[in-house]
Parts: sequence; C-alpha cells; structure tokens
Amino acid sequence: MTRRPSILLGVPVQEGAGRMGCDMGPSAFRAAGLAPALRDLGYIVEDRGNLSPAPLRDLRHDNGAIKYLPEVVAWTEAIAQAAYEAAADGIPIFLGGDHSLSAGTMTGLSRRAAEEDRPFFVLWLDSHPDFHTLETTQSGNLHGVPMAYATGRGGFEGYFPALHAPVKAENVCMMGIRSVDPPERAALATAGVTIHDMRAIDENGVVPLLEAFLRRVAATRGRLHVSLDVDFLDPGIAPGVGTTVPGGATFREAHLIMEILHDSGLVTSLDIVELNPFLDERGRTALLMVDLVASLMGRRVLDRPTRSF
Ligand code: HAR
Ligand code: MN
Ligand code: MN
Ligand code: MN
Repeated sequence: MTRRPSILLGVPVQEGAGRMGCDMGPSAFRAAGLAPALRDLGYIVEDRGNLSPAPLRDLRHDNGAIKYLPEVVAWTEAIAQAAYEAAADGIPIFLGGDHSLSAGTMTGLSRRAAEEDRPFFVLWLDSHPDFHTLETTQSGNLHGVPMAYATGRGGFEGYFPALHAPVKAENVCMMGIRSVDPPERAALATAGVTIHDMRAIDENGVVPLLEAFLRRVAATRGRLHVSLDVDFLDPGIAPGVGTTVPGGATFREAHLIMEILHDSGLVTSLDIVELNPFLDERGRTALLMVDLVASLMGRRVLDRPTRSF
C-alpha cells in the first residue's frame, strides 16, 4: 500500500502553559519511538527537526494577566508557515509543545485547505475547550486561547497573525471536555461548535458521537485535523501533563477513537500536545501517546473490513 509520508515537526513551545517543561515534549516523543512505530506501519517518515519561533515583537495588551504574548505570537507565525508547507507534502504530525501551538497549526492548515478549495474540519480531543480570548483569560496562559483565535473570535487582531481562512465553528467537534471557565461556557453556548463532554461520552460511548462527525467530513472531501491534548486522557493513565483533570478518557476509549479515525481514512494532520516530560513517570505518558498515534496511523490487532462513512 502506498501511503502519504509522515512528516514529523517538533514544536518546543512551552510559554503558553502555566509551568515549564513542554519544551522537552518533542524529544520525549522521539525517545518513545514515534518514528520507528510509523516505519513499522509502512510509512516513509520525514523528521523535519524542531521549529524555532519568528523574531519577537514588542506587544502589550490591556489584560495584564497575559503571559508571554510576544513569544507565543512569534511561535504562531512560524508554526503557521511550517504547517501550511508541510500539509502539501504529506501527513504532518506536530510534536508539542503546549497547546498554544494549535493556533499556528490550525491557521496554516486551514489556509492550505482553502487554497485546495476543501472545507477544513477539526477534531479537538481535550479536557478543555481552549476558547478564551485575550480579554477573557484570567490565568493568562495562552494555551487556553487557540480555538477562539482560529475560529475568528475578536480581539486577536494586531497580535496574532491575520487568518487567511478562519476555521468554521460548525466544522469543529470537541470530545472529552470537562473543564470549562465561565466566559468560555458563555461563548460556546452560541458559537456553533459541537461539544461532547465527558457526560456525553459516558451516556453514549464514543462511537456514535465520532461517527456522526466523520460522516460530515466524508460528505465534503474535507481536510480533517486532529488535535490531541494529553489531558484528554484520564490522569491515571497519562500523568505527564501540567493540567490533569480527573474523569478523562480511558485507555480503550482513546484507542477506539484512534482506530475508527484510521478506518475512516479522513485524517490529514495531527497535533500531539501538552506532554510535560518533567512530570511524567518513566516515560509512560509519552509511550502511551506514541501508541495512540500508531493506532491512528493504522496499527491494529487483527485485519477487519474497513468501515465507510
Ligand atoms: N481554561 C483554563 C485557563 O485558561 C485552563 C486552560 C488549560 N489549557 C490546557 N490545554 N491545558 O487544554 O487557564
Ligand atoms: Mn514543501
Ligand atoms: Mn488544550
Ligand atoms: Mn487541556
């Protein structure tokens, strides 16, 4: 079987998270065997190494809580360009780095999709919606804003790069949500994003929720970007993250999502974010994330008929 090459891009941004250490994430994913796991599945793997941020600009904002705005903006500029380019060459896998990196990946990938005249969809696997604006964030940690920015909510102009093609809120599906701040909750009530919180997963299971979204993607030949935050997973299986939230996805729920995504054949790019190796236990979170990527990219126990959407 010929497959599009897997393109690994390390993004050692950590300034968006509340504590340091995510800059070690790309190294930990490499040490956990990501490239060999993909080669075992038959992929050509091109590791483009680690990105660097664009030059810093002097940026100030009235919300004095915001931390590292120039740094995160500089990263976003560089990531958006790299994502735009890599999307033309294969299936990019962005190795974070904290979740602020998705401000860049979604910007570059949605631009690529628009130029191809294809719709752009995002599956957001996270305990958090990351739907704060620069005005509403109280923690000031900019890993809490990428989805608001990418969907074109106001207030990012003049700070973050202008969006060539804002992500349509109706094309975003979030799963695993269980920690939402009041301003995010108010904004999400009318934004048009599909949100499956942990209660919805408990009540329905992941399969019907995911299949309904994938049918929409399949109907449009769209690009599908998956953004996987470590804290989507239950802290009992994934302790290596700075923002653990109890009651997360189980080992099997997470793998089943990845397996169905592979069967769909629809995924065109992936972020793996928020791994903090300083907080991990002998690499177990990094190893689990690599296994999940392998499932997404086609590792399976037995041959079985592919499902169509
Ligand atoms: N909503 C909270 C805040 O803005 C927590 C955001 C945490 N985000 C991540 N990525 N860890 O999902 O501070
Ligand atoms: Mn190229
Ligand atoms: Mn997140
Ligand atoms: Mn999160």
